[in-house]
Amino acid sequence: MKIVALAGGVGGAKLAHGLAQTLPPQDLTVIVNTGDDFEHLGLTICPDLDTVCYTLAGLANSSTGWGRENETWNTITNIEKLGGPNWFRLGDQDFGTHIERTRRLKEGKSLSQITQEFCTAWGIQPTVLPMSDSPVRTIVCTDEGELAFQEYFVHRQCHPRVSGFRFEGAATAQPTHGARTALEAADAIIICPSNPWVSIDPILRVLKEINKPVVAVSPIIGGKTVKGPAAKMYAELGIEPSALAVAEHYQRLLAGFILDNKDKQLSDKFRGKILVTDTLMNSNADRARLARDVLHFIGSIQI
Ligand code: FO1
Repeated sequence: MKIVALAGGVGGAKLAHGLAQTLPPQDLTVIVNTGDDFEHLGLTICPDLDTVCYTLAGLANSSTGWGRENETWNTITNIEKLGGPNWFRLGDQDFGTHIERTRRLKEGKSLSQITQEFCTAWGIQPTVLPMSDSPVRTIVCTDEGELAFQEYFVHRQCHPRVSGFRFEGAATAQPTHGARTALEAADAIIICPSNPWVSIDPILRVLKEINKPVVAVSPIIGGKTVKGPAAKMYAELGIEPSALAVAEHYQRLLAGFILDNKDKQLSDKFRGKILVTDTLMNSNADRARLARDVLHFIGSIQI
């Protein structure tokens, strides 16, 4: 079964890793959000792409989920001592990724080509692709004005109250060639448990049309997000945060929806096909088990 997974940062990376442990590498393509990419310290930083790649390569920091394991912080500490910006914590090894990516972009290579080269260097077998090779930038509309995504997320710690989102460049950005080919070949699309507003919506906006069956895994369990501000965003937008709200968010696309056992009392409120299972991924084994459950569900609803 050929699968395309749509992923943002940490939650998406974990399920992508589970799928990578379960499917033959040629049957898995992960299309990653680049809406929270930004230029910082003269470098092009692609946090979600790096989170997915580091996770698939077994290099990710296991406590934060982003950045590298066994990291050192000499460069950012030196920048800080010189009075430079220190709010976005880049480790020494991670800096190497951004420096080399920026150098190759300046040579004229595309982000998807560079990502493929990095995947080869890191021994990642499934295909990982940015959603587009053109820049798309997520802008968070808040009670304190419009903020670039990382300014809102990291610098302002998600404190400003959200009123909406814009995805600059998304209307004209084309999906990467690899993304289009993978979508054509796919039997099903899995929306990973990433933030619907700022991780998955930018990808959907760029892909524009999806003609394949889609299943989504809720990133909200018991009204809360495992990580990140999705539940806070739902509440500030006047929607009660719940797995049901996530299913409604994706309603026009969905062939099936996966929610956590903790939310099984919501089961009869769903209109479409659902799977209720353990969706928390605390270990590699959890990731693989959830991936198997999702694939089995896709098989069982005959899409
Ligand atoms: N998230 C933080 O909350 N604080 C940071 O200082 C930070 C640094 C960072 C460096 C590299 C990287 O790839 C990710 C990093 N993140 C950090 C995570 C990132 O901002 C978010 O996880 C995503 O953009 C949302 O998916």
